[in-house]
Amino acid sequence: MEYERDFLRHLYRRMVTIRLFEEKVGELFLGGEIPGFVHLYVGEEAIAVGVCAALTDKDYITSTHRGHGHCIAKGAQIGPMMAEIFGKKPGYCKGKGGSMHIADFSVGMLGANGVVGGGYNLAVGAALAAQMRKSGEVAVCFFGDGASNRGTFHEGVNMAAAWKLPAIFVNENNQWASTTPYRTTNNIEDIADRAKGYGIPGVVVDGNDVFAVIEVAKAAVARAREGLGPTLIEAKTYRIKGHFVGDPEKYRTKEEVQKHFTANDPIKNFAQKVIGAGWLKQADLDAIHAEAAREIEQAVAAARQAPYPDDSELYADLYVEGVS
Ligand SMILES: Cc1ncc(C[n+]2csc(CCOP(=O)(O)OP(=O)(O)O)c2C)c(N)n1
Repeated sequence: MEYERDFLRHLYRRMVTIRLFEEKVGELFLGGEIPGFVHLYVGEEAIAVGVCAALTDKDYITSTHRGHGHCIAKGAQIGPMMAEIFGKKPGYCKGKGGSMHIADFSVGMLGANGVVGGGYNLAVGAALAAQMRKSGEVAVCFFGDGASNRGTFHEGVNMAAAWKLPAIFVNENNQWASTTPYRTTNNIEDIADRAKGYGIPGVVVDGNDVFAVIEVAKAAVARAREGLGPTLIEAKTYRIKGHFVGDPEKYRTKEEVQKHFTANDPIKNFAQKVIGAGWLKQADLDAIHAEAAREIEQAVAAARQAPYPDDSELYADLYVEGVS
């Protein structure tokens, strides 16, 4: 067998935890328990989990507005994540950041980001720091197809390429930027082709196949650690849920979404492969699923009971000009 059983269990656990976490967050949001906005990562689990499986705890990632999956894949804890999404005090940002600002520096998760295209230069900064310290870490920037058209893409990728920084740019091409389909805003089929313009490798991978993602991520990590510079990975996938929870999705049909999900559900694909190959049994997967569901229920129960931050903490931990 190519992969250890424990490693396969780990992959499944992380992917299923993301799926169940997102489904639960969607349900709670519609039930009015969660403030703000939430963007779900359902159907894209294999990208975050596959890439993070090629990293260590010391490596860095930067994330997006659709960041819960990246957090879980990098090893952040469900309890403080859920509390943060509820806006409660035990949350990662003491309840003051919400869904789009979750970070856990202890596992190298440098933060979700409400600014589309805001992650490139954070990752490049982390990669530059690693290069200067000669400490061997790599920094991964996850970004969407919409974000690939921000000017910050050029700034970040060009600098990382020119300085041979240990950065990896992982495009999650889910075909949609809010209501806008990819084909209407791009004159090329593959975002990965842009790598040529920076003199770095550009790779297209099936973002619904965790094994394929792991392999391209491992190659990019090895190249970055050897001092050879960045790689641009384009993981093709599809956004299964609306742009945000509550999106009426008038710009596409339910049939189109269902067609993609039926053919490309990364978790179903994984289960078929590992069971078909005799690597894991259905009972193994069921047990992992049940454990993940229990952990999420506990996180929800704890978040419901937790206090909101006190009014006196409004300005604590924030930089506000004129307020000390
Ligand atoms: C600088 C900036 N411009 C616009 C927005 C509004 N906005 C939020 S998400 C989004 C679409 C992002 O699409 P994509 O990068 O493909 O990521 P996806 O939502 O598909 O994961 C936009 C335009 C924003 N948050 N920040």
